[in-house]
Parts: sequence; C-alpha cells; structure tokens
Amino acid sequence: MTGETFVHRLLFLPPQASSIAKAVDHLHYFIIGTTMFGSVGVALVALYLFVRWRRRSEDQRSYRVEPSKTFEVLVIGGPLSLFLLWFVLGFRGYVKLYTPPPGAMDVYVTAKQWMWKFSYPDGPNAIDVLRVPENRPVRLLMTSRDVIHSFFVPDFRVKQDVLPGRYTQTWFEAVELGRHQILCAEYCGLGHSMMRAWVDVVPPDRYDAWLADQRRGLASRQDMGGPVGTPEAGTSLAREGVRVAERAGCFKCHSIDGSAHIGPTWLGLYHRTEVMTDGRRIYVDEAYLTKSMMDPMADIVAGFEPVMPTFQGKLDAPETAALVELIKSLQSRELQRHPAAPPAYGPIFRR
Ligand code: HEC
Ligand SMILES: [Cu+2]
Repeated sequence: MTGETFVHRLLFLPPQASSIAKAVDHLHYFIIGTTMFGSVGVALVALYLFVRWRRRSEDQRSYRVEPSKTFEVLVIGGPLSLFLLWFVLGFRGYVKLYTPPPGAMDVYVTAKQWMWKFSYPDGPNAIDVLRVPENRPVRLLMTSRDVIHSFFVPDFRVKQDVLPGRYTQTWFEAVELGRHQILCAEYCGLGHSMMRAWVDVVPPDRYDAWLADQRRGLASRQDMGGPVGTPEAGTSLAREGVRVAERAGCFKCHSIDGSAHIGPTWLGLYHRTEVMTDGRRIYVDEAYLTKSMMDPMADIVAGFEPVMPTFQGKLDAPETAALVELIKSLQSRELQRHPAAPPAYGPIFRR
C-alpha cells in the first residue's frame, strides 16, 4: 500500500489510492494536529491558572489586569493567522479538487435507486463497475434519474452529490491498481446501504485494449440492428436512444433531422428556449425533456396540438435516459436560437 504512515494507521484511514488523497490527508492531519495541540495547551494553561491564582483567603480581592498592546496583538493575531492559514490551505485544496485537469477522459455517471451506471462516450455501458486506467485523470459527469445521491470513493477521497435534472462533475486520477469501493453518501431510500459499486483500476494498456474491444463489439451489434438516421457523433447511449424511440413510436411524430412533423423536431431541441401555448418560455434541459415524456400535457409547445400520449410507466429509467441522450446528441446551433418550427401539417389542420 502506498503512503502507509503511522498517523495514517492511527486514524484508520483507507488507502491513498488517488493523486489527491495524500494532500487531503495532510490537511486532515494538520487540522487534527493543531486542534489537539491547541486543546491540550488550553487545558494545561487553565490548570496552571487554577492553581497559581486560586483564592487564598476569604477577603482576598482580585487584581486589576491591564494587558499590554503587544499582548493583545499577540492574542488576537496568533489565532487569526492560524485560521487564515487553514483557509488558504483548505481553499487551495478545494480548487484543486474541483478543477479537472485538461485532457481528462470523460465518463457519464447515472445514479438511480439503487445502482450506479457508467457510460463511456462512444463506448460501452457498465452497471456498478467503473473501469479506469491507472495514472490517467478521469472526469465524471454525473446525474440522477430519481433522488439525490452522492458519489463517494473513500480510497480516492472523492465525494460529490449527484442531483436529478442536473449534471455535477468531479474528477480523480487513480494511482493504485485494483478495486476500490464506491458508496452512496446521501440517504436515498430503503436500498441506500446496498447502493455499492466498484472502481476497477487497470494498467493503461489493458484499459485501452478493453475499450477497443468493447467498441468493436458495439459496432458489430449496430450493424445487425441497422438503426435509421443514427446520430453518428453521439454516444452509444444516444444510439440506444434511437432504438428505444423506434420501439416506442416517437418517430411517428418527431423527426431527428430538422424536418417538420406532427411534433417539434428533436434536432437542436436541447438548450433551446421553447415558447408554450400559454406564453411561458422554457429552457430545454434534461428535466424538461423527461417531463415532456412523462407529462406531455403540462407544457404544450406553441403551434402544436396536444396529441402526444404520456409515456409514464411505458418507459423505464434507462430507456428515458437513452432518449434524453439521443435528443442531447442532436445539436444544431442554428435551430437552437429559435423556438420550434411549426408542425408539418401547418395551418391546414388548425382551427
Ligand atoms: C402522437 C404523436 C407523438 C408521439 C407518438 C410522441 N410525441 Fe412527443 N410531442 C408531440 C407533440 C404534438 C408535441 C408538441 C406539443 C407538446 O408539447 O405536447 C410533442 C412534444 C414533445 C417534446 C417537447 C418538445 C419541445 O419542443 O419542447 C418532447 C421532448 C417529446 N415530445 C418527446 C417524445 C418522445 C421521447 C416520444 C416517444 C417516447 C414522443 N415524444 C412521442 C407528439 C408526439
Ligand atoms: Cu443513493
């Protein structure tokens, strides 16, 4: 194990298996050290003063004490500079922890009750096992399908909340081969304590070989499936979305290439600001996309008929995620600047 020191064992800390673990632990030691040292010091001084200045007779009066300026400056300045030092050290660590190094590889993380799903852009999906190369920074883009979870790898000293309808990110660089436990650090329901997964750290060459292998597998499966209008630039999750949309019949009303249809086109939908029949403007994010499928009557896009059926209970969480990823992959800056173009049937159909 790397970096096994006496203090490390004394505090029962897990292995320091990431590039930042040592720095986090050093801050930990420093804070524990100074607080212990400080409290013992205060106790000793108090004990000494109790004895030295104890009451010696019934009519004894206390002295009037007039501290010098130097003493005052010392008493205020000492602790103040100590706290400022804490702040500087803590802040430096914080910035480091929250700034993924440039060139980090991305992995999408989806949390749901009660599992972790990892999706590699243009690569495989994995449930509850996150395989990463040793000594290479990894950025995690995380979201939740239901409630708030928290991604926690004790060995890496990494902990970050995962929120529904929003992406949060964190990063790490693993420096120790082998398996490291992932826990959920936010109480999220009955199965919370079972929401465990693993980071599997492998040598970089083995990782690259595995990823290439997985991609080849995906590619051949796709050839057999033959999805129409596959978004080439998208991730494998987005390609899965095409299959889900075909199965669910979304393409009966929606297009993915910008052409008009019964419902708004999905091209450039993500990040667009839609105008509703009642005049509200809604910025299209993951939460809105999900809501549109589950409760289509809640927000009707201006110019369209309220004919979309609800898919509540007909799509499970991974399918919904795949559809959201598909729509997100269909980017067009031009279309994003305007609200949805009118439907294919145009004014003929309208009252
Ligand atoms: C019967 C036709 C029909 C089907 C099938 C259909 N939709 Fe829709 N959809 C519409 C119409 C019409 C609208 C616009 C009116 C509204 O907001 O409800 C819409 C709106 C949407 C929106 C919001 C678009 C925007 O511009 O804000 C999303 C997202 C969406 N649909 C996703 C889906 C998905 C995913 C499926 C398949 C699981 C699907 N739809 C199936 C007709 C349909
Ligand atoms: Cu959880």
